[in-house]
Amino acid sequence: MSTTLKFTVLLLALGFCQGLQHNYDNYIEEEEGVEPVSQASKYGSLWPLPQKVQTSEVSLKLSGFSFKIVDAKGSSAGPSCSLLQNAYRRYYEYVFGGAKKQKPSKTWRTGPSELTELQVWITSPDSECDGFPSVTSDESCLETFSQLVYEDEYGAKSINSTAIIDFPRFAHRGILLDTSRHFLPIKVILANLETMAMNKFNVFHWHIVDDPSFPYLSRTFPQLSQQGSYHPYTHVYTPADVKMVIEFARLRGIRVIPEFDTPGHTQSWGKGQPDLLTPCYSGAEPSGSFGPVNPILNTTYEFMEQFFKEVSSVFPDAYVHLGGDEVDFNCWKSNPDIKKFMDQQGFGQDYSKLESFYIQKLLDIVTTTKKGYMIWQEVFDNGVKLKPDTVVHVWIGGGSNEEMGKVTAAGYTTILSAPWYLDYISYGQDWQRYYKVEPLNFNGTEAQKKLVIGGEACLWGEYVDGTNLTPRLWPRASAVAERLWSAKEVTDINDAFNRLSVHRCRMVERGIPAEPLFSSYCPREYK
Ligand code: CP6
Repeated sequence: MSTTLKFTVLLLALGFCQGLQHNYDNYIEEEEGVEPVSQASKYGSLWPLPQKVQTSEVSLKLSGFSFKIVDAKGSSAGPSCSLLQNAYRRYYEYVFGGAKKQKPSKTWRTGPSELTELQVWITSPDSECDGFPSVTSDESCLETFSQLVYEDEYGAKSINSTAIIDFPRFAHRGILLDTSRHFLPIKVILANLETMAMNKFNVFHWHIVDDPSFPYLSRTFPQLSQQGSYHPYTHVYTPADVKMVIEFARLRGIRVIPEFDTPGHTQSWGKGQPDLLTPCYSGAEPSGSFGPVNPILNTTYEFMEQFFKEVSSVFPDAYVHLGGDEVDFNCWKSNPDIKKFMDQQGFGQDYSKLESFYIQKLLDIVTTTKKGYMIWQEVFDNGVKLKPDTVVHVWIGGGSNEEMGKVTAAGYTTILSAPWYLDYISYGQDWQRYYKVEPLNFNGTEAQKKLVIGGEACLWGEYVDGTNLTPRLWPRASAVAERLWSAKEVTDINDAFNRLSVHRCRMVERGIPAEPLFSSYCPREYK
């Protein structure tokens, strides 16, 4: 047997992922000022591009028979950390796929240097194993390792000796999925969480209910989904379903932030919760239709208190998204009781004051559950008093965005979605448009720019269900993933095309039906 080289990856704490090698002396020193461009080379292909990559020509072979991913000596995580053991198994499968555990042939044994071990050294406290990810969590670099593995001309798995320093540019990198316009089977949600991990997304924004349906099965108010879902048994997310989604996400370093959007977008809530919505009037009589949540009844706030108490215990993340977008004032305007209330409060004709009145009370309720909250930008625009740690979600206005300047000037943290509405489709390579967005491209101080913690790609559900969601989202969302992860200077569109093409085939190979960028083929097509 020829010399066996060991390759060690050290995972350092505090979110930095750093690869170091032992037993290899031609270590390439970091060069300053090197363009962060890696040709989608013959050697693997990285997406999103790490902060620093130094590839060498030294290639090592991996065999599924001998290769192991193990805890490094001195790692704070041991065999009892099921999160890691799970990840090791997953990434072993991704690296070796079907061709695993074949006994090495004779020629193999006399062949080139072999990489037999990936040692994973965790320096953060062991308790993180059982905890939930948060906005300050570490990032995994097993994905990066798996992306470096390629097949040589004989089909043997190889990896080139590479030094990598990696950490995300933005802490909040999310995908919004909408399970109200169409019910999404759990299987589809899990497949997309898996794909999110491949793209280093770390927030699943679950827009779980909206006007058309209420699929969330509430233990406290089961009639909400009983009456408000498309079907009370087949088109609901039970507590067990929700738990499964949260755990599947946790194992992949993904936070689950649920959105319960009020006071607008709540038609489905009204079916199972009488008196929650405002009765609209036609002249002096109720018309039989309903508007936003009724902000003038005490029962409304009693309901919200109980409901969000449940939500805060079901979803472990420190944040919930409270919506607050697109409130239609017409129904409020038609209702005589609301008119009277407006007069009493001195709101005049300004219905945004009534909206703010409602939201203010809701925010106070949610604050008692010890959760932070995210809200759509209208809530900020209307001048509602927000907790300092509120995340304002900017969705109006497209590419370069004045709103980001306003929100951050007021001292709030913010995330950007305006340029990343992936439900809009068109002919051609629209991923390039998403890719060219620069989230900090607004007028503001350095301190303001620090308040931009990331962004989300939104896939609203009007025209999307389990049949077409995955190929519509991927690899288009991958463009957003790189913009939010990689260095600001990573903007070479040709390099991006080359790497993304390979990355898309990798997703296909891993069983994800990601759509093609352009005329092309994959070494292993979707089966
Ligand atoms: N649903 C909810 C939606 C949208 C919003 N909220 C939306 C509005 C306009 C566009 C796309 C999506 N479908 N609840 C706005 C955040 Cl262009």
